[in-house]
Amino acid sequence: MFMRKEVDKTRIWKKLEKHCKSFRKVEMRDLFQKNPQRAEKFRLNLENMTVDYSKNRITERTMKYLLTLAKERHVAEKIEEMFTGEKINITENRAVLHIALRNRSKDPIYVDGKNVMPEIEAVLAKMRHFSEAVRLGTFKGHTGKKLTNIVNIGIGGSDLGPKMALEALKKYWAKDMNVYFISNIDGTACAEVLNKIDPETTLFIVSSKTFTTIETLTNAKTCRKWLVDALGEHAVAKHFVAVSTNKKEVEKFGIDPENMFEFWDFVGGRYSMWSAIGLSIALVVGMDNFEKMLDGAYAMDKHFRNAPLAENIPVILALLGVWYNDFFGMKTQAVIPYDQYLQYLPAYLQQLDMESNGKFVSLDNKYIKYATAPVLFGGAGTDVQHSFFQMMHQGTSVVPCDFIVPAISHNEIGNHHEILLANVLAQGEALMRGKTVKEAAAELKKAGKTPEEIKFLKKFKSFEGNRPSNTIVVKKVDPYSLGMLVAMYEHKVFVEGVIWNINSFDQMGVELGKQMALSILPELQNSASGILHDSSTNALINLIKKLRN
Ligand code: G6Q
Repeated sequence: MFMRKEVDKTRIWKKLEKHCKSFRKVEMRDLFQKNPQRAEKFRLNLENMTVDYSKNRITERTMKYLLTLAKERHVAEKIEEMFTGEKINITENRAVLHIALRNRSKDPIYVDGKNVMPEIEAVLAKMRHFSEAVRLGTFKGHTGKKLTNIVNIGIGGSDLGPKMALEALKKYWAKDMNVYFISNIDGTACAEVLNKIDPETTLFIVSSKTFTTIETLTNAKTCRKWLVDALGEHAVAKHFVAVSTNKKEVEKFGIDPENMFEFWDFVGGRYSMWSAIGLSIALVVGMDNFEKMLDGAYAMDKHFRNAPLAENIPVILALLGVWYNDFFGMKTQAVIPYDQYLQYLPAYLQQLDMESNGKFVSLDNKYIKYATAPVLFGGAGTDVQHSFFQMMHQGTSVVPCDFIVPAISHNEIGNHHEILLANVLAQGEALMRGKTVKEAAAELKKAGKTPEEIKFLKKFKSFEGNRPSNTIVVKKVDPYSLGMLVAMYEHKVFVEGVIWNINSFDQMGVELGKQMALSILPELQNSASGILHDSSTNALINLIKKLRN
């Protein structure tokens, strides 16, 4: 295996460490004051998307160093490797080709000498054919009724993408359609959906890359039984389809391969909403809109592959991520969309970022000493301003933050959207500027407080500021801009993984969870698993068994 110097041992890393120290006394508000061109300097555009990254603890020199780091870690070459189907997922010996799913040029992409594009195009055509037939009512349920309730059964990567995208695109839903998601093994997830729907008008999509995931298979079996009890075994063919890479298991489950939509092992679960895993999206918002989402992602892909590193949106966002995480020791990242329809985006990005880059072994098979994935969290603004934003402003940890801002709302009611916009812009400014004790005292004085009150309150009312944020503006959240946004984050995560020298495309930690539950299940069902547990786990198993009797 070709070994390189570990990234934290390189000269440029050391230089960045030293450079970071020089920021101890640097205030962003001063940087803005000194350079009236700062906003312009640190801003990137792609079509209708603008990324303002000027509210960061950076100078031109910082960006120069960070770009040198990117160059030295061969980011451009690694991007090319991904786009050309190299097997960059080395622990699973797989290519990583979610970009092929939205390769709208249809130019060939080869894996093991085989062009993958014809298969991808064939599945897209099958999705179009099927989704149009369901939407038009030509593909009907067993009793001849139109299928208007779509239920996606899947978990993790087979759930979060479609769920997030369908919420984001609610304005594009067919009027007569509804969509539900069953992911959790908790019977409540199943029960709550089944209570709402009518078997005659329901289409279940069993989405599972492996078709072995216990949650999905258990939920699918329950739903299948519910349907068969209501409409009989013959109804299954008209009410169940599968999305998977595993034809054998799909057949074993009792779904006709004719009703299976295929995808491939070069598509990671958390990168799969562009594949047939997005079937629920195509059904509910239509295939044209689904393809617009692919178009938006493709625009970002082209930019990512072709733009110079210094003008490359995902690359710049990744470098800033590394800058804070590894040099300032800021180990969290917030994503705050100011759009109700994007409320599930933080949860989606949490998986994307933390599952991809939550790794502690490098590609060179060494334990890593530097920080990798941050803890990512978030929620829709303005709601979150009334909860964890207290900590964002005055907590002892600094949380770098991405604000996502659509200039136009789908619901321009009264002045709601202007108030929303004013809020997000004010938050970014306040986090950056802060409020000195002196400024707080002056405000208190103006508000008529006594000198004693001012003396007591001024520190509590001050904000240290200098807290970084990116502001990502899109014109409107539509299928195209959603595609751009998600692809932007996918590539950001990839570049961070390249810098950290990790495999962003495996998920041993998630697989561990899948095995562990299976080892305890027999014990809860009163048969021995043959596995020795610690005393805490044994006691908990016994307690729960007692409570259930
Ligand atoms: C995604 C993850 C994980 C996966 C689920 C579901 O990258 O590996 O979230 O998507 O565990 O797996 P299946 O699709 O195989 O059921």
